[in-house]
Amino acid sequence: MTVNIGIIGAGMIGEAHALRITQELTGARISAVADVDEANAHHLVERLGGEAHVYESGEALIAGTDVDAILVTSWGPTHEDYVIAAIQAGKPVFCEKPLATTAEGCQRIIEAEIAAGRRLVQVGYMRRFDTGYRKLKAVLDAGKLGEALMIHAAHRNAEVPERYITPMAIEDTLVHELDVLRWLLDDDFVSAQVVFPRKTRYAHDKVADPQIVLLETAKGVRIDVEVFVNCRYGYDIQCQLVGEEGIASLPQPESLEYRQAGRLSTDILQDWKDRFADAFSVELQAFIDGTASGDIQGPSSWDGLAAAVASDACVKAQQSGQIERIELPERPAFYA
Ligand code: NAD
Ligand code: ISE
Repeated sequence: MTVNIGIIGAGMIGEAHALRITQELTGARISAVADVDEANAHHLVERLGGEAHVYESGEALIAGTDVDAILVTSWGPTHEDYVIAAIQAGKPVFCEKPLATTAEGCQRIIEAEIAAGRRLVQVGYMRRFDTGYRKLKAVLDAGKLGEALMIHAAHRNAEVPERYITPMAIEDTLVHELDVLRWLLDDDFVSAQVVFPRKTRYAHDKVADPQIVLLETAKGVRIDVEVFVNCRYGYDIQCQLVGEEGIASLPQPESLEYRQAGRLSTDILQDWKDRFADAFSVELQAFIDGTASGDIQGPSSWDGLAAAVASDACVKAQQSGQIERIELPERPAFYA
């Protein structure tokens, strides 16, 4: 069976996902594209070889008879309505992060999915599919480190554009740690605090950079994440897990080791597209396979809500300077 995928949002990541599905993955084709800027949709269709159908709206695409499953890769505030429309049409939907921009929006998606009676949503938290994070989780789950006690993490981008403002350090950037660390530890966050070190001169006016986010989990694990989005030197993701009996660190991306002109060095990647290229492929292949088998796996709407609740508390902590509580509602049995 070939899954016909319709993609809503033909921007940077929409194009990357569409090309990946067309050129690298198996079991699916891009049959339809929609974008509020129709020129973007046409441009993507051309890059894909000209066969996909351009729909005049995301809603029309979701209803399309040539669409079995949907990829939502438009701007964050538009995700909720498209995901709910896909659920109501009974079509599996892969939604890039965030699932919705508010916890209430995620709750509405959860209600729609429960009403549909089966899992239809996979959220694009791709780090769960990264080999390095999977190795860390395997070691921890096998008990090789004893119980987890602390995590020291860093999320560094070389630079960010002018439109990137202080809360985005949480909503756009830290949100990946909010998902992957919760998954890694199999634990929920209970509190957050944000502290601001001296600001780098390379950050523009509207973003406080760097920031340090301090999280506590229900089991008492303490986590510090440095978010530094104008670090200049590259895209750098670090995660060191401290257990009772040892320490394990996220492996660094493979790189040639140079011995040259009196120096020993390796390259540092420059952006997330390269750093998580394999993880993007594995998560999308999982979505295609899940659609074909009727068994969608990976980050769920519940995980999307958990990230949104933690993200809201971190933004509040940015503003209050206080330790803020993170309180999840009771998890529905549907997501057990
Ligand atoms: P982008 O601006 O490059 O592309 C977004 C596209 O959506 C644009 O073509 C825009 O015209 C279109 N669009 C906007 N509103 C629309 C609507 N109502 N209906 C249809 N199309 C609409 O943005 P991007 O960098 O590709 O990001 C898109 C999403 O992907 C965001 O939610 C972002 O957080 C997420 N993202 C995830 C990762 C990751 O690492 N998983 C990385 C980058 C972006
Ligand atoms: C971007 O949207 C991503 O998702 C990247 O993974 C992250 O590193 C970056 O900070 C975000 O802006």
